[in-house]
Amino acid sequence: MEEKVLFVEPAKSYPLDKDGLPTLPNRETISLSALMILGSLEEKGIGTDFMDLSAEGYSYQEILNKYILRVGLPDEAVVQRISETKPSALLISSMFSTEQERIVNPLITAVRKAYSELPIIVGGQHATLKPDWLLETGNIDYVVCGEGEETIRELLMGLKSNNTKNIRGIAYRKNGIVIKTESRPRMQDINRTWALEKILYKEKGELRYKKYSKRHYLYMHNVQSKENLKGFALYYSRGCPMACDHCTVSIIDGRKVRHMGSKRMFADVKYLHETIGINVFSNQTDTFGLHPEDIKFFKIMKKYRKEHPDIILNNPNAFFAKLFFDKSKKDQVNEDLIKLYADAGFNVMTIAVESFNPKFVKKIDFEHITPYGINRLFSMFHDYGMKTELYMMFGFPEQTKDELIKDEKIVENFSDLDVVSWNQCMVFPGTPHYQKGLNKGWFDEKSYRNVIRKEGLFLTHIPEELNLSQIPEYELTAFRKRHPYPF
Ligand code: B12
Ligand code: SF4
Repeated sequence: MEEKVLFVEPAKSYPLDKDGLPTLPNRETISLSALMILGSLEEKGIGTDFMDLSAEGYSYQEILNKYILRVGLPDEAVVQRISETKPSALLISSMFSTEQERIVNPLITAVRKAYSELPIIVGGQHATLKPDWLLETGNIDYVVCGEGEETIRELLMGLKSNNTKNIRGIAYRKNGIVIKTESRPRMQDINRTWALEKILYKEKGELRYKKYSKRHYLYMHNVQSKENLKGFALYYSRGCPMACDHCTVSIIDGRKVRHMGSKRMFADVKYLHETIGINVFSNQTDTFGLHPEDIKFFKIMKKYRKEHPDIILNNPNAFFAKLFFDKSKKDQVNEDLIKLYADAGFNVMTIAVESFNPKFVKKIDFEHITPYGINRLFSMFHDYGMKTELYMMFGFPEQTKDELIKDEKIVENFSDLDVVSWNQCMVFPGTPHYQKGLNKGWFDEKSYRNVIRKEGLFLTHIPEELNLSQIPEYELTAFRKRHPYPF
């Protein structure tokens, strides 16, 4: 039998309301981590196998407690697969800090119990930020910290030759102590091979991700073939210059935006459209439209869509407002650019403002771009046939009720806005907000971990202990009632 490693994208967790019903839509999302890690291994001729527990087992839903629903195949399915295919190592992605204790730890425990010798390697955003939390379980051999493409190849080769010394970017436990090796510099050239076929097809001819995963109803705008929707995530750049206090992206991927190039982007889009019929491409990078290669891509798409008007682009991750304004003049919208986005196939334009209070937001210079200008921007999106969405946040650390009401009033005055999505600020390890919470004694690591273990931490459910604002909990609940998460 060909030697293979098995990559598992764990189950997902979702918040429940007091009636035990999910408060966020369950979504099928392509595992970008597996796409890239397995691509890097396939390129070196290393055999791979892949399971996505939530995408392959949506009907398996288990209520873990009154706050958390687990969605995905049971962990025994992984144990079963290992017994059938005998992989040489198990690779697991740990992206969300909130999912370690309830989702990742039980999976690893189940596998370790059945296979005490199988090397277990975990990577991902959470693993990068908190390798010690994972390693303390005693069930993981290695954590890959940071980008995994190079590290995983070296680690697997090292395991084969019994020499894992001098591998940069890993953490492991020796005599109960966590050892982190020298960190690996970020890749300069991120234009790498992706394991497209392996990830998208479960078996030959059978797609793994069948449901189109939209954010909410607005995303159906302009979609032609509503019955036959297939989606893919665009993730062709890494890094973000903004380093916002609530976010880990600039910390993990750096402030410089590295891009795979517009040619590569288009080649993938064309291939996926022609061979699989994928017609909705939703961006998941954080700076879409900022890098010149994105603009080149939109120009190529504009041409391609003349023959293929069924293709839709959108960016649920939200655009920076500043992309659409001329630098030289206050509130001056760049209409040519808006036309380009419309021609490239965007159906919904989601703009990230988060707050109109500069105390909480770094990404907009409010002297240059005012609410008036943003309203004009939305009107112009409408003029070009696109829907509009505003991404706002509330409950920032130390935010007062008056500050929130001020934001709410500004938003209420927008005339050309279709959807506002209000998101309560979440605090994650590694962020300046988390550090502030520790420094101010609002929580400590133990109490933080206890509360997310018990209640999780979701857009629609922030445990009371992690409300770092000065707004009392009942006011936040009332605010959320006025602005429910848009389905
Ligand atoms: C796409 C995305 C999503 C998607 C899909 C995620 C998925 N595949 O399941 C959606 C929209 C569903 C989503 C949802 C949420 N998200 Co999100 N999301 C992202 C985003 C934008 C990109 C993640 C990604 O796929 N990157 C691409 C991959 C390739 O990069 P990567 O994960 O870093 O992988 C590299 C390395 O980590 C490593 N690696 C990764 N896995 C493995 C595994 C092995 C074995 C190895 C060796 C290496 C390795 O190698 C990879 C290649 O170099 C990030 C922000 C960002 N830019 O990173 C936030 C982010 C991951 N999300 C975040 C959050 C909070 C959420 C939510 C919890 C929010 C909520 N709704 O309450 C939800 C909950 C998820 C759920 N239950 O479904 C936070 C997580 C913070 C944290 N520490 O937990 C992030 C970091 C954003 C932030 N605010 O800081 N998200
Ligand atoms: S702009 Fe977005 S991705 Fe960038 S640091 Fe801020 S929240 Fe994170």
